[in-house]
Amino acid sequence: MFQATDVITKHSESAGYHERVQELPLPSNFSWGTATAAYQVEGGADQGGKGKSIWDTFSHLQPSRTNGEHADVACDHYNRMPEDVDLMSTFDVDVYRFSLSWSRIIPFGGRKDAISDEGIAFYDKLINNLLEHNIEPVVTLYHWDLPQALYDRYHGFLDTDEFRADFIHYARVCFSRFGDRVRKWVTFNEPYIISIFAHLNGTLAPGHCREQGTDTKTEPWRVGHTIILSHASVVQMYASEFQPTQEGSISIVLNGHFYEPFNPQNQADIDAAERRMVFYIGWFGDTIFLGQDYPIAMREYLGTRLPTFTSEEIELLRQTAQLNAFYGMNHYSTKYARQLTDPPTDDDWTSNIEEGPVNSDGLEIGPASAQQWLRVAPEGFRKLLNWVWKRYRLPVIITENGCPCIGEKDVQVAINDTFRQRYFGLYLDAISRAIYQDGVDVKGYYAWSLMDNYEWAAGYGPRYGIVHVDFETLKRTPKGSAWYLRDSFKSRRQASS
Ligand code: GBH
Repeated sequence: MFQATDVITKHSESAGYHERVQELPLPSNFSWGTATAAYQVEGGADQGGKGKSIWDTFSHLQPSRTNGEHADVACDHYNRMPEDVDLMSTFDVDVYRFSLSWSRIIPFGGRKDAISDEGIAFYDKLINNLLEHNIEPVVTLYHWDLPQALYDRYHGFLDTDEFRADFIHYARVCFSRFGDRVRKWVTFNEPYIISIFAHLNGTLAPGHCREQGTDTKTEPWRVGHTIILSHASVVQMYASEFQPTQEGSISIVLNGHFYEPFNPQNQADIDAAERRMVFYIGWFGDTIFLGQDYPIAMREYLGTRLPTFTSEEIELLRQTAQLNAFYGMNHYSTKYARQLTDPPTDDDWTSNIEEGPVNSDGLEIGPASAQQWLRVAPEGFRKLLNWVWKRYRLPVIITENGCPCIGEKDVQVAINDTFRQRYFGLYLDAISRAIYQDGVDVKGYYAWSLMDNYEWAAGYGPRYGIVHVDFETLKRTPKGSAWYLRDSFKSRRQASS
């Protein structure tokens, strides 16, 4: 009979999981912190005059899409913010990355709509509180919670001109109200996810997908186009209207896995791994950071599905490329890429590449966390840092990295989160190697996340926090990894000075 113990899962040795954590040094001025996003932590859904966002709608309309759960209360950070700032300061963080809820600030979102003083007051208080604790605020303008009114009016990202004008207005409000105290701005979090997961696979709001009858052949590429142009316009506006006096910096956050070839003996798979990253990251990186048209491989494969830039738009991209001060990287895991030969569906977005956790030798890239797609593979992280550095030559900030452990609903398990501590340890060693052995300029690291929160389509299942949250009592309890990070950064930074 087949015994459970017969299943010996083998992990690729080259992916780095087998290494011991070495606590390798990091530069003495390397900054660390934690990250969150408004909809995932704030709650206060109807407080302070907040307008609805597409996530309020998405999670309430058809709860099966979000594990039956919504974020009306979430961590109740809206009402517990001072306690949360006190807590993070006990971990000796330098930075806190959070996002602004657009519909808290402008309830209906648009350039002719009213601004909410209460919404502004909440973020004023948060920013002031952070500064009093010597914590630098890093502010994301858009982390997926589009004002519902803008979706109702013109389908959000699908109307490039309308969205762009409203986003510029919203950004200007934020810069003028908060920019005297905020020195690092991020326009959009993960444009790839907004385009593909929200407008093709439909797993994220507004849930556009083939089954809903939307045009999955072209919509995701239109959405990406809107984001790229909106980003460039806001960078230009910040540089001319605010930077001279406020002296802050601005950029975008791109996510992406690293891809290894499914069969490293097969040239088609080697090419597929590279091309997968060009389609994932180059889509936004080449246009925004290099100031040029979409990668040739995308243009060739997607043809007229991919929008075109006018010559004025290319000029805007060219002019704003150098104004992006850093590459914001969200990274979690590595996958294998395999070139398929069967004809793809007409809305294929990968250039016919299959991705998965197992290679042609049957080896897994690394052990799975509480989410199957997220596997421990620190060597892929190091390679991605090199890939991005070589292509864009921009200082890198790791704006998100972390993992959920199995069984963490139980606070005792959470406190003893050795799986996460090891993940952090290995990924920080990978950064050290990228800096000192490969010459990559990495400036900071923001752990995802400050606390367990609403994990989008997965609801309150996976827990990414370095602080445990009991979602019934809302009690916060630091996990072992919070203290691990505090101590690890202290010794890594001392080691280099
Ligand atoms: C980030 O997204 C988000 O910025 C953050 O809000 C979120 O809480 C955090 O990560 C943790 O998930 O098709 O195999 O890639 C991460 C990007 C993209 C990760 C979709 C999960 C689905 C599985 N996410 N992906 S896969």
